[in-house]
Amino acid sequence: SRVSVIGLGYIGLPTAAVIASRGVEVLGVDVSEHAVNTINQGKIHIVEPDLDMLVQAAVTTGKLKASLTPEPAEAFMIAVPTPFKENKTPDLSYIKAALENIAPVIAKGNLIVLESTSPVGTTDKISAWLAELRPDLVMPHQDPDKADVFIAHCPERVLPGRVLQELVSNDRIIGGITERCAQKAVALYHLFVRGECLLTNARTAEMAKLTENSFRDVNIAFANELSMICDHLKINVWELIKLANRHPRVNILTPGPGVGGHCIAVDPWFIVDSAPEQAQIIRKAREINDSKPLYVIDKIKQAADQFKKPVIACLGLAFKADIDDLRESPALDIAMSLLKDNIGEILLVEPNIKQLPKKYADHNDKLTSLPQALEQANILVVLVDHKQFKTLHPVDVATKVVIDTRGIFG
Ligand code: SAJ
Repeated sequence: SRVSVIGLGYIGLPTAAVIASRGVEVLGVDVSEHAVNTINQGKIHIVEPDLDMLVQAAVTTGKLKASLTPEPAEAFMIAVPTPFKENKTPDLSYIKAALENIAPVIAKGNLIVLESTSPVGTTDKISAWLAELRPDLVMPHQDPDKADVFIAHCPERVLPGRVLQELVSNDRIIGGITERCAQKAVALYHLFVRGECLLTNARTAEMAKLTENSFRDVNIAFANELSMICDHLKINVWELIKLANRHPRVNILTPGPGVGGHCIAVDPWFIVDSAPEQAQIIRKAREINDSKPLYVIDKIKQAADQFKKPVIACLGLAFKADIDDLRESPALDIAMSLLKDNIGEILLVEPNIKQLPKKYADHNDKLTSLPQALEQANILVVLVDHKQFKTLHPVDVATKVVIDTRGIFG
């Protein structure tokens, strides 16, 4: 049996490697020559704990190969990005391109699973697109009983930083265009998933994934709104949340400088786009979380006004604690905006990376160490709750103005 994974990024590569580690022959397909070459050398082009060892082993045993061109397989798993466009509508062009790419090698009996987080109706679209690309094959939406290929949606749910554990242990939602499609997909996931596989239809599976991330976004927005209310009322929000969370049915999340990453700040917009009248809290939560970085910048500027020569240390640039991922990071956005507005000397501290990516180099390509920042800064802004910062003691920072967006000082 042979599985092909289309898209070798943060989801596709770990998935391909885990399946290959179960002894199944896997062909990974990507449009990036760099990604394909790196993987074929047994190395990785992304950062995720333990993934390097797994990929190396899978490539060495010959079970995992990467290629720019698809080949026939029994099952195709699509794990490509689904970003949104400027106007917050979903961009399905990567999914469509992936489908056009594999369409010529699809054969009778094949299974196609969409893993990418997608707006409701996308799996149906795949069936319709494939019907056009391959009029010789019967699609499940055309005739559920006589379908030549099987199409399902099984949204990825892994947490960056814990991908390899969660790929195996998480329960999975599997939504088929028809029930037979879902059954076929379950057999594929049983190759490597130890969690339960829960069957439904494709639209419900699509909505379930969007719902999970929107749930988190709305709850973070609640925490962020509380932090702004508490500033206004001169109440310590960290103490407040700790106290309120002692109620048996209250569990407030943690305020921060905004919501980053590639999922939680994106997926709720897919719901808003498909039900704009109904999705009111979900839209408002997005707006609150998106506005939080501006609020933090404002606070920093007010603090800087108190100094003749403000020296501002930004602690953390990644999008969340203990990772090196700078993409869609509110912390990085805040730091870059401070640099651009020229409001003083800005020191950037990010213990998880050696240097800033090239595109930020014209601003400031040097990172400052934590001890150096503590020595030089008169304003400290905690933007990420990395473990290195959590060991700081209030006396270490007693002489400085501290803006703690993550509550490490409580
Ligand atoms: N954040 C807060 N306060 C909190 C929790 C998070 O400000 O209390 C911020 C983080 O700092 C970060 C952002 O939210 O900037 C998102 O971080 P996260 O850890 O909540 O989630 P992601 O984006 O790393 O991964 C999420 C996960 N979804 C859920 O937990 C519902 C993961 O399971 C999904 O697979 C992933 O999105 C995805 O790919 O969709």
